[in-house]
Amino acid sequence: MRSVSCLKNKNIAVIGLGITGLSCVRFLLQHQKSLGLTLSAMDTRVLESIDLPIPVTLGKLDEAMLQQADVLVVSPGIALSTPAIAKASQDGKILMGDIELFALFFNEWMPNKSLLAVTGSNGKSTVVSLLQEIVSQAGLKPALGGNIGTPALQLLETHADADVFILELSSFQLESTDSLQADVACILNITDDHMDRYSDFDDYAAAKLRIYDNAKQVVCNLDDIHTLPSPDLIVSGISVQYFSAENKEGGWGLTEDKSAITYNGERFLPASEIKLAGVHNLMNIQAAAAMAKSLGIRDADIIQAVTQFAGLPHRCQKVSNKYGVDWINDSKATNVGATLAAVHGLRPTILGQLILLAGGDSKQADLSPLRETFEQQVDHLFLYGKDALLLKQLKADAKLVADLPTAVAEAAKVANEGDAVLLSPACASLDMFRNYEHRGQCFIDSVEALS
Ligand code: UMA
Ligand code: ADP
Repeated sequence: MRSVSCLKNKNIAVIGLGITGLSCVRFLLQHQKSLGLTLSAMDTRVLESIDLPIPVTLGKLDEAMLQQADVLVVSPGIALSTPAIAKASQDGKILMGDIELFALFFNEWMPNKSLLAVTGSNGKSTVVSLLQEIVSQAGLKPALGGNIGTPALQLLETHADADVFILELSSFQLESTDSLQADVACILNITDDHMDRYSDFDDYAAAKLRIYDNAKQVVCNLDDIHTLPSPDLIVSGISVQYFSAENKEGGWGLTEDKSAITYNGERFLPASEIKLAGVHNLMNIQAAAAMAKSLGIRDADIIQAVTQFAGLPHRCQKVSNKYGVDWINDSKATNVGATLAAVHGLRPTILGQLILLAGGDSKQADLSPLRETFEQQVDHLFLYGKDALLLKQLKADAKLVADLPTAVAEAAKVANEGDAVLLSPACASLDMFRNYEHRGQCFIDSVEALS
């Protein structure tokens, strides 16, 4: 495993100047003198208002800078397989991301603080946000960052006094991380996502599984074989806790009728006291509870925080009851797994028809797992965006529309009191929107605009 000294007197090129790259530059600048660093940065985009006291190239990857560098700090939005970066790696240069930098300094500066790390295709933000609440409820100071938005390195400055660091990690961040030593590492689930960045599902899953390397304890999903640690890790004696949607004697489970969370076969918390809907959210709560318990947090604090937690915006959130119809914004459903969870989780709670709005950029995912659910659980399906035609192949009577506002207007025509209209796109938003928040807001505005 590396230590901070691996950076000493090195020439470091930061690749990408989004919020991650900028956090890396700022952090490295602070240690430039003490570590004797030579720094440069680049981004293939032509970004405005970049004003840094180091050489910067915009609009391309700078071959000369890459050649001079000993270490490349690569942003998550850039594939390590990008030819110039792959070549640098072959030439023996060290490749790392911001989470590796975080780990190097965290391991050295904060050996007595706790580190919780969460990944998964879906549910990460929900789980880390709930963990933040649980840690606070227990009277400890949390620091939350990573893929959820605040770059991890920033936490080392703004939250140096925190007791528990909570990181949401994407596969992009994990693939460039080697030295993370989480006190508890969790993979919530692994389903198809980002297939435009990985050669296949196994490649994507392998990136996620790196979160378990060097972890002290592991929390994984017994119902999802892809999340289980390798036999080698289990033989090494690592402590493993399981959660599941089934009725289990040991570990975290649910009662047969899914009306309560259980722990070691005993009722832990009834679903009726939980504000989040759907079995997938009960599993998210199990995962957060398992991680918190591993830190020694009391059940009473976990239960108090869980019962107060109302979830995050754009995740299966009821935003209106116009015409007696539930309008539900699940814009954060950017992949197939999230949409399946939303439809299956919400369907039992809907009295009338379920009207689904979906579409966007499917990121080359296998959409076929949606077929049966579209056929059996969805009464009307309105599709828009780049991959609307691909989705249409899964349900013959689905209707193609020009955009999301039109989908909302068409849904309003067929919806009756007691029905639900769910925006759960199964796709990324970037073909038509700035991000998923922009898409969710467009849905909310379109519903409000209905006469
Ligand atoms: N880009 C270029 N050229 C460059 C650098 C980046 O075209 O030289 C593009 C990337 O392809 C990408 C965009 O610019 O489309 C942003 O990339 P970035 O690496 O600069 O991203 P940041 O602004 O630093 O934000 C990143 C995460 N983004 C990605 O992984 C793409 C953010 O997660 C994260 O919140 C932030 O770091 C802080 O840790 C976003 C995300 O979409 C929300 N994550 C994916 C997901 O959740 O599915 C993984
Ligand atoms: P992430 O940070 O991994 O994207 P979020 O908590 O933001 O996860 O939720 C993203 C989407 O996934 C939302 O549409 C949400 O309803 C759905 N979701 C949340 N938890 C799960 C889960 N455990 N399994 C499947 N889908 C989930």
